[in-house]
Amino acid sequence: MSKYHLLDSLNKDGFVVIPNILTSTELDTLRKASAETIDLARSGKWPFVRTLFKQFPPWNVEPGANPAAEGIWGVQFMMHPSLPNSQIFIKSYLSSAVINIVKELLQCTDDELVLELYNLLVRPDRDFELTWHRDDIPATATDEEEMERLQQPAWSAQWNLALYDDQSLIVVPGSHVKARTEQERNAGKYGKVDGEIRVQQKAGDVVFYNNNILHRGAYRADSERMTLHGSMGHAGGSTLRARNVLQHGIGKWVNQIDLSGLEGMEKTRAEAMRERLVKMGAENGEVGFSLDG
Ligand SMILES: O=C(O)CCC(=O)C(=O)O
Repeated sequence: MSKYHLLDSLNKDGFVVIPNILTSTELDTLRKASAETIDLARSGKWPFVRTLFKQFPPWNVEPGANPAAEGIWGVQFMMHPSLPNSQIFIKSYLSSAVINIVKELLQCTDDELVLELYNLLVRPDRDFELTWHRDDIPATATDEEEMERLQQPAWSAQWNLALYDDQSLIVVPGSHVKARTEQERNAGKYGKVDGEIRVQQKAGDVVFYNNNILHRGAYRADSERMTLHGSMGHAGGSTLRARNVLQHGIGKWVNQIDLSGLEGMEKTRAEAMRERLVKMGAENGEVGFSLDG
């Protein structure tokens, strides 16, 4: 698919699947690194997990308790300096294979990219479904409020990079530009909606999607899932988003992400992306997070 068709598809449908962006060596390396990371998380030795049966943060993690005791469906912060395999995930997040697609979809250059989040969505310990939602617009929004938000330009790209075949993500194509229909409003948490489809990914495929497309997830405990879930910003976006990324995610350790494994322009670009996040987050008022320590 040519690059221009990628953006056309994203604009038209709200998502676009790009097949097979990993070499078989990269796939093997990422699977091994992910399996080790998941073992660490399930054994309660990694505090940043998405816990069952909770859809949104804050996740149910009691200080001092085993964070994975009730089961997990995701592991957070793949670029965290304390995560044993972070080097492998940093290379994946900042690879030209991913970044070239992001630049095409955001219509921007290296100099406008902003580092954001990289997490891992995993097979849940028990079957679990997410309810219909848009990531940045609450279900309580009126039609007018939805349209007002949906008409704003996308200042970030979000993707799922599947390391095993994955059909957990359910979307309503085209819903990223329309207020919910009566049926969609009345569908309840998991009700069937006209036009909904399961996004079909083979191992190594990546799907980029507008995070305000109407979507949900349906996960089975008997089906392997290791899907890297990333987002990357555009410096033209609001400082609010940068602050959110920092406050709720990575503000405490963003400056310690170890970029030494990258080389040449990938390294220079990555350092600038990180600086842009910190600078944007700090602009316009109270930051409310610690950048050291
Ligand atoms: O599991 C997925 O692919 C989607 C996750 C999702 O919708 C979310 O984290 O809000």
